[in-house]
Amino acid sequence: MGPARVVAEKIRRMEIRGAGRIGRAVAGALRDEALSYAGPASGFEEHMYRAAAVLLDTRPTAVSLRNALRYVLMRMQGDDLESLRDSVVRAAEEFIRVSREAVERIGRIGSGRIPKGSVVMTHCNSQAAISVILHAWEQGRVEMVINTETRPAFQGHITARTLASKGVPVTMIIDSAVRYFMKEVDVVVVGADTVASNGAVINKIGTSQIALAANEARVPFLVAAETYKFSPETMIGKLVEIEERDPREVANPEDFPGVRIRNPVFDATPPEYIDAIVTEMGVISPHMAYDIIKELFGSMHQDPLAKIQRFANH
Ligand code: RUB
Repeated sequence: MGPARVVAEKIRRMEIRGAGRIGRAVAGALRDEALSYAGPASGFEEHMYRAAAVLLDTRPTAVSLRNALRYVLMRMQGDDLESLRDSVVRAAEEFIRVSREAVERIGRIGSGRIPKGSVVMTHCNSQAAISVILHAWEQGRVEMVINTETRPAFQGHITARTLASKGVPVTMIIDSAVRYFMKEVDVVVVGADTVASNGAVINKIGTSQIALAANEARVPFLVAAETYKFSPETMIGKLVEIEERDPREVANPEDFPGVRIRNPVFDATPPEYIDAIVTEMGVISPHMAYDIIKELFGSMHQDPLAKIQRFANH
């Protein structure tokens, strides 16, 4: 099995998960495909598009996956095998480095939005949100973190352990206790899988309920998101697909005869409920999402995604 298939399987099984990690893993898979390619130069581009097609539909919601494919394939160029391969390896490594730096920078920038002595609530397991919380913790701004266990895959367990291992006081709660605890919270920080051009944020299922509860209690709601989570597709009217996973992650259907079990794993939080999005370029209002997407993707003459999709359909 080639590197792209191995990574695709891991993403599907959620061994690799979280939008940022998925993006970096996809870029790394393209790099490894380029390095292991042993055919003629004339077949290199097609080989790379086929590898990208294998990765494309592994998780439909996080645009980081598609933006990582775009980033690398847009930079593929050269007259011979060596230069073609180099261009892919360089672009993939650049994406990975820039992505890691973005998470770090978001932490530094976002920590300024956490008032001293804050109780911070977070949901799921987001490296960008954790970066904000840990930077704020190092600056003595965080008194405690309340985190949700995040049913059904329990990514909140990872968040709780990560924060506790750094000495942060953590209280873990069930997802449905969010409103009960909101009166103790000073600020909510979550990550994003996709930011749409209208400023809506798509993140782990339950995020929009937390935003509603925060809004009701007048608690600021912050999103930490690298700019490769912004979706160019949404600018031309595409809706973000919400992944619906196997119902057996929720409960065994055999134990519930006659019952339909559903498992959507992301939801959309409207921009009205978001106070700010912290990106590596700075803190923006969700209403600026359109401008960011235009700035980042406006000059994209040809979207490599259309070509990847052609290979995915064959
Ligand atoms: C993960 C999730 C995270 C975002 C952002 O969902 O919703 O909040 O991906 O994470 P899943 P990060 O576990 O289903 O992939 O900031 O690490 O990119």
